[in-house]
Amino acid sequence: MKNLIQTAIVASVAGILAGCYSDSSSKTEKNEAQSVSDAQRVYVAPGKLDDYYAILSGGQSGSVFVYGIPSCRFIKEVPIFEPRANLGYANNSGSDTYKRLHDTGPMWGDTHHPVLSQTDGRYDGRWLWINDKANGRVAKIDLHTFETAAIAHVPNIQGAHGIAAYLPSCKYVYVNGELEHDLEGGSTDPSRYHSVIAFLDSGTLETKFEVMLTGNADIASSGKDGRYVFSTMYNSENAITSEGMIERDRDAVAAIDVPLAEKALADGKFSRIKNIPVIKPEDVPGVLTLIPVPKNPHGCNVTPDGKYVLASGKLSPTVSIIDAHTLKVVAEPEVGLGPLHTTFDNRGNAYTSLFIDSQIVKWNIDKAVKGDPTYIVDRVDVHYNPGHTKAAGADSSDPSGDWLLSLNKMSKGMYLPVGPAMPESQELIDISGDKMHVVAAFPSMPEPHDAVFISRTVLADKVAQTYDPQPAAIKLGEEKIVRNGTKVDVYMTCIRSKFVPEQFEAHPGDQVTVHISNAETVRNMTHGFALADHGINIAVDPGQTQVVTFTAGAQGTYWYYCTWFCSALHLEMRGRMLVKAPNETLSDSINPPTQAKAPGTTGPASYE
Ligand code: RUQ
Ligand code: CUA
Ligand code: CA
Repeated sequence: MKNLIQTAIVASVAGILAGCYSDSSSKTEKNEAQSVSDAQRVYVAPGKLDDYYAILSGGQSGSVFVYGIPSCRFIKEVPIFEPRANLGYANNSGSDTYKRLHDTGPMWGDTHHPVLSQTDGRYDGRWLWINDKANGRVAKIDLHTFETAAIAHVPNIQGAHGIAAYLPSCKYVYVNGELEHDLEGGSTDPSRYHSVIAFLDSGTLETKFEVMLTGNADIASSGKDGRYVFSTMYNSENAITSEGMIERDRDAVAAIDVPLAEKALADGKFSRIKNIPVIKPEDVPGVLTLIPVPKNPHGCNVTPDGKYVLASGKLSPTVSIIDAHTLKVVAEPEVGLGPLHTTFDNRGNAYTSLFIDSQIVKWNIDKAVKGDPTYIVDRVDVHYNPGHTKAAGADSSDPSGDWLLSLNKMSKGMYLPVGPAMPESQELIDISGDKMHVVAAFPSMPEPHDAVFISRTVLADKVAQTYDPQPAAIKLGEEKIVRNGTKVDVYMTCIRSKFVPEQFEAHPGDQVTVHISNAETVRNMTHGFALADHGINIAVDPGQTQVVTFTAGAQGTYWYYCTWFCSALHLEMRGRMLVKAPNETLSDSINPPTQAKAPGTTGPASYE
């Protein structure tokens, strides 16, 4: 009885509440309906593919992350400036990837700005270039394999920050020196400080020439017609303290006339610093134009049609619109507080991240240029403090106008608390309509800094099934062991589910080099080669050959085994390195007369 009364009271209270708040319940229903439709927009069923590959710079992770858009699913991390044991990348001091990283600088780097190659103003799915801000390096990723294909150190640069491809040809990638120093003499006298913008051959990554600046160069974007490339400069003061760097009300956008720089090179109008031709603007009038803009500008973005370059004010609530041909500022619309980066759709709109306002603001470029006060189209809140923002295709001449990513610096209460430090956060925004709409958020490791995204259809036929066999590939049946004093080279193959040879021999302290080719001919059949107690693990993808050198340990048996779960016989895919006493003679036979089983035993019990 008591229960019944209680139930009746609860029911009537609920009824009163429902009556009182009928407005809010319809609002709740509306919100729920919206959530359902948002969820549908980003839902990609298991086994179905996303429309876009989003490539996010890993920042301090030293890598890039590949996410599927719109599902926001994490697909892959491509290590670049960092060792990565599970991918066999640069984690063994005797591997080729380790040597390449080690020979160009430290084993860690800071990736900021991923740049896709283009042909005729469209992403062509061939290359991705990215900078290492910390150590003056640039890397090239081959999108055929999603692997780092080259890394180069750029001389004379510190804080290699902004990077862009020179358009439309992509003949060069150029990278900006953000941190001033004395390039010539290593003096610590600030009056000798300069920085450079370095132009690299986009294929070989060789530094072809540099242009010297007083002050710094920060973010980069290329004009579309082969004439000017642009960089923001926030320290035109050439100051050495943060107060000094915000003294002036205006800093600059630097425009470099590339054909004129090439002519100066041909005419010998340069000095050599660390063997790189460096053009000093005072020797080549017109090679560098400084366009004054307010204040400590940050993002630098050329519009898809190549007409304008936009520089965000950062410390000014404005974006400066500069004619990319006459280099004149044509408008300076106010957009909100802390504007950083701008991206584009295919309908003439710009989308600017507002760090302080925690918003993305959508505004119409033509209206702003014409002084039409209705240029602001929409604003949307993001969570929280966006740095970069990027829409699909926005760095090409052919943006898609459907999706935009906001790369947020803070996630605050967005995810389960995991300690005082929280993950980085991205939000996916539907920009296909007049109003922007945040449809999904996803966390990631620190720190996606910038992103580019490319349609699946562009990469569909380009991503390799297997590696093209390298000249050094070992063919099945041609495995061998070659000994030369204390050096032994093992030429090994692997295929489901066996290494050949399944054993090789060494003396303690011998220098062993294993060359291992994966003979699989289908995608996804990666094998690994891990060697017990030697700190060795490499991943060998289908068709690939990897090389690793190490010192054989103390006398004994050391098994090597496959680290990628490749078949039902994955665990059985293993072999032995036999380290024998120094006075014992070693066998170099590929098929030594070994028994399949140890003699005189059938293991703990016989079931035969
Ligand atoms: S900078 S948050 Cu390295 Cu890309 Cu602007
Ligand atoms: Cu090969 Cu597991
Ligand atoms: Ca300044």
